[in-house]
Amino acid sequence: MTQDVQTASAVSPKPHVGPDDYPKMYEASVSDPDGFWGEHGKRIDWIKPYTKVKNTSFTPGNIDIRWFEDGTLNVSANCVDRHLETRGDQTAIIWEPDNPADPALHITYRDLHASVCKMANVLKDLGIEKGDRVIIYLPMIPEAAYAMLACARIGAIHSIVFAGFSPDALGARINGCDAKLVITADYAPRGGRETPLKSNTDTALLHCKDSVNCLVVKRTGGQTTWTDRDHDCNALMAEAAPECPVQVMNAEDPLFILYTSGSTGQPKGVVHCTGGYLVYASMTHEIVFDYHEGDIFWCTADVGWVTGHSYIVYGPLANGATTIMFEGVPTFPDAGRFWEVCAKHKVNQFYTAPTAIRALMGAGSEWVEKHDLSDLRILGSVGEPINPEAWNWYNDVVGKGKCPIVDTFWQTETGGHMLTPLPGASKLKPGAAQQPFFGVQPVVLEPTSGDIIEGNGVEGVLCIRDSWPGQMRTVWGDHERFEKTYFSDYKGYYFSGDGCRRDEDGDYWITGRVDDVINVSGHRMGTAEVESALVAHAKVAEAAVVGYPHEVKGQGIYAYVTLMQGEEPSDDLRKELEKWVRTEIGPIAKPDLIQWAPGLPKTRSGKIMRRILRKIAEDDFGALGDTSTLADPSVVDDLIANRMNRS
Ligand code: 6R9
Repeated sequence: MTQDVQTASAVSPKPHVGPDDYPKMYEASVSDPDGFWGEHGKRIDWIKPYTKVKNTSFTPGNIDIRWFEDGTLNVSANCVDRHLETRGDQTAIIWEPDNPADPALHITYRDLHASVCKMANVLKDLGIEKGDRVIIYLPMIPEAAYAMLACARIGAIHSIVFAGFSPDALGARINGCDAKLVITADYAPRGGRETPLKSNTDTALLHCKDSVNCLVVKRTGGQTTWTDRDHDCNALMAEAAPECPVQVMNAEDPLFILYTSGSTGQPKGVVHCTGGYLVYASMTHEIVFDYHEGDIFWCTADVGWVTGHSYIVYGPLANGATTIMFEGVPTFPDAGRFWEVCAKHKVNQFYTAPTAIRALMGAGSEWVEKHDLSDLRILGSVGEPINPEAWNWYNDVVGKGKCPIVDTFWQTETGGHMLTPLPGASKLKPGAAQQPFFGVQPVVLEPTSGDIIEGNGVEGVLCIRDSWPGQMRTVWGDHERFEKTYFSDYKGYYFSGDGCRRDEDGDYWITGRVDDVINVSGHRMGTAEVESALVAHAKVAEAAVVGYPHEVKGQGIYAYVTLMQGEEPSDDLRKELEKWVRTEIGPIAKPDLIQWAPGLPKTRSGKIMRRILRKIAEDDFGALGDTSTLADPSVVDDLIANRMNRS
């Protein structure tokens, strides 16, 4: 499985980094970060240039990360205004609607400028000022990008909530960052169905301060109820001036907050700042995707996830690219949709998740072969480890063996790519994220002792030795939690939460999360979050949630549920619990399998033995290891006898 499949340099027309350049540039980036980033920081426009580059500390008790700290800039000016002179009439965003029968929109940089300014003026009229928080709960429509860039323009901090999240999850995020405004739409069409975003927002706002305003974009024109706090975005934008000055922002002023699941029940507000984030997003976008002037770039993610932030909006627009925003799903109206869109818009770089690749592989190669994919040059993968079977299908059937595949490992917390092959510089290995991007110093640690494991052919937990510009700066409102989550298990390092292997050649392979986070279709879900949703149901006494291998989703959600005394298990109750979790968190959190558990395996001190539950869920209970510390070993026999996943 570690054979070299292709040499990327053979196919890349003019890579930014050649095979001989990588080691030299990498060495320079880690031996002299000030010199390296001082130079590369200039790739974006600064209002006041920085004189300081790196000022970072991973020292326990003093976790402090600053890049370019005395520079000032504006992200919206970088993503929009600075392109007006050179490429005002070039398409900035191609919007591809859910229904292929509806026309795509081509929005030029000049149009984008006018719309962003109008939206910014609307926000200002609603009293939004520098530093205020704005929640964006929108479908994948151009207004989502306008809203992000409008916030950036006036210095407001946006926090996008994925449109698949429930009213409860939305409400928690509005309150979590004390937002002044929610931007939403009437409905979100997706895969031929419609999510009632406005009515979800109304429900969420029942539990928020009365002063929170709501700005509503018309997407379908479907019926909604209207209250005093609601404002009609389309009408206000039509009246607004198409010019709005940019706010001068310090490099370390927050740009956005994005909530992500962790190993505790409460999602964390990951904070990214203005300068370092933009430098890192734009540089990784250009180099990793071998982006060149005139290319059409498509990242299929949703802007509700970090991938959409960095590689639909901020990275590509900072680089003056044409970026595609796709409202739909891979399988609607049929399994050829991705390839139809690639052919229609002559896509050069295509970036998606292994779960989509596996689903489309399952639908059959004929869906791909119907479409002309001759413009594709680079394929990307993100979100979870890609299994070699899916990698090979992606390579052979989609890329026709000529497109390098960049398997990019990174996280909400890292802002941009951390480990990835580079087109033109790397020999690819199916399933390996391979090598660090510039400035990233991966280390493999022994999980229990925390000792560094040197050499090749080793496995352990993945940590990063020093800071890089795209790194998150804090957890919103809780710097202590930032330190505790990422810097306390392994002191002096950033802990990724992932396991990894460094092979004989020194290439990195991500082996998956080592904490209580599962990766469902490339989305992170904390098991504790699903557990607390389940136990909030009146009939549930206790619940334990683990991941298990799932053919399409990568990992599925397996829930062990103990009912309250007197409650009887039934199929109806199982459905009720599935629906319950959907409404508590969102459809992505719905358990795939629910097993009724009369008891859970616990240690004498009352700790649930998750190791055992994972093994049973994996249908691999032959080697359960030591169960002698269990308070009641007989519960294990019952769980095995009634296991739900039998392969
Ligand atoms: C960008 C993104 C982060 C977690 C991460 C890891 C997994 C992401 C991966 C990958 C193996 C890759 N992950 N990319 N695992 N190979 N190429 O996905 O951010 O939603 O925060 O998830 O996803 O487990 O820790 P996020």
